[in-house]
Amino acid sequence: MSADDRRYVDALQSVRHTLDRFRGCSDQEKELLRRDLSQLQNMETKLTSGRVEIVVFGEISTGKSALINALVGKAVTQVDIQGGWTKEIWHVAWEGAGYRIPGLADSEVVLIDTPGINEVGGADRGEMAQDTARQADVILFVIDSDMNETEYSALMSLANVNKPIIVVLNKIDQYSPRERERLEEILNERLAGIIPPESIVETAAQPKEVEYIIQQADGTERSEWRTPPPKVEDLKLRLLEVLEEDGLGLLALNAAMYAADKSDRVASLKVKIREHRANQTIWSFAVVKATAVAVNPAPVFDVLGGSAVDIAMLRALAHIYGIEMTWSNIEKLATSILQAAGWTITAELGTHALSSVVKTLTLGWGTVLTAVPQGGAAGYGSYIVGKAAKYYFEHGASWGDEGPKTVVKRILEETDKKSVVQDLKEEIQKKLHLNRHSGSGS
Ligand SMILES: Nc1nc2c(ncn2[C@@H]2O[C@H](COP(=O)(O)OP(=O)(O)OP(=O)(O)O)[C@@H](O)[C@H]2O)c(=O)[nH]1
Ligand SMILES: [Mg+2]
Repeated sequence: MSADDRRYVDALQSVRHTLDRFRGCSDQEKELLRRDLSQLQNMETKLTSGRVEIVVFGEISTGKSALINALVGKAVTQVDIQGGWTKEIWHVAWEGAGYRIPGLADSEVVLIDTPGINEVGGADRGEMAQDTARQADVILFVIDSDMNETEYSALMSLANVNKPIIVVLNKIDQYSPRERERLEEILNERLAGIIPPESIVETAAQPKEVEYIIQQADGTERSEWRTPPPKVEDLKLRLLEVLEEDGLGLLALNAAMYAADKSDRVASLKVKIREHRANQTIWSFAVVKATAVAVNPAPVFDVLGGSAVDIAMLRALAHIYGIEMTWSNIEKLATSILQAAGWTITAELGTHALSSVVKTLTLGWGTVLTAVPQGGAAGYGSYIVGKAAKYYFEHGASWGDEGPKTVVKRILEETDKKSVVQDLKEEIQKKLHLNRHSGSGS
């Protein structure tokens, strides 16, 4: 496979296509997606330059940093007996990797060190590490004994991501030959069907010092502590095998999956933001309607044609969903919803006609307060109209297979009328209260 390979070209295209989707977002969406965008840009650079990323993952103190040092051949990262030593995710170029993606001159292999997966108070870091694993091409999962529950479940979620994982049993110098054999057995059994046996390798990234007894020429003995060299050859070989098999293919598949995931995120965020804005809009118009009906003694609403407030609400909703509609079409939509709702909400909207008569009979705040329930009911009518219109816009200005009647009926069934009306009444009272104060102040 070379750089003009179909899979590579397709992957690059899907990354760029997703980047375009980001560019088409509103400012609010861009703000919320800032991190995703920079990650995706990073992925583009990674793909064009041919940067192969190997992420080192595992519990604290299993020797992840030591392993990177051993692979690179010098102390590039800090190792410490204290758990939780590595706090940041960071990259180091592995010059002696002996692999380069064919056809990409700048191609390099980098190793990525991460904090331990069970770092105390490291929930955020844990998530960052997961993100890093999603971007990486190969995962080294480092353990230093049989796996515990945390390790096993972390490994399982990584195994879902569909990229090569090499399980590294480190600190092998700590075990006797018999213990090693036993550990190999246990791990092979545990990981059967998840990690192929050739991808379970043993290392001693930073073996402990051992005491050598040296026989001197004069027959006396002397002891000396020496640190044996790291033992990571098996891991190097396995890594090269994995990369040489299809390095560019890995890179391409990984980038394409990553872009698809980001693209889904853009789509679902857009839906969420719209949903939120639409619900807010419906609620604030319902409150306006409720308050207007409660305080206005004159019958100003043309019920069957949809009130001015309802029309304005539908227009605002259409705008949120990016749908162009003329006034007359909006009016028609309002009418069709009201007709679909039949008597049920027409009655809610109509209650003000009766109450306005009551209200004009006497004057003063007491009268207005009796109109609060009517206001609540009228607001509820608008609320239902708004919800139905939202459905219509969500489905690309269409009622789908269902027709407005079924949709409105379902919305009525699903809405907790009592609590909506109660909330509206509270809103009305709050507003009246404010008005009273401003009235006495002037
Ligand atoms: N005996 C033995 N000890 C090792 C080996 N590799 C690492 N260690 C020791 O294990 C301890 C932790 O090593 P690190 O490389 O800092 O471990 P880490 O996984 O990076 O730890 P955190 O960054 O804290 O998550 C250190 O004291 C190392 O000397 C090994 O192969 N054998
Ligand atoms: Mg470390």
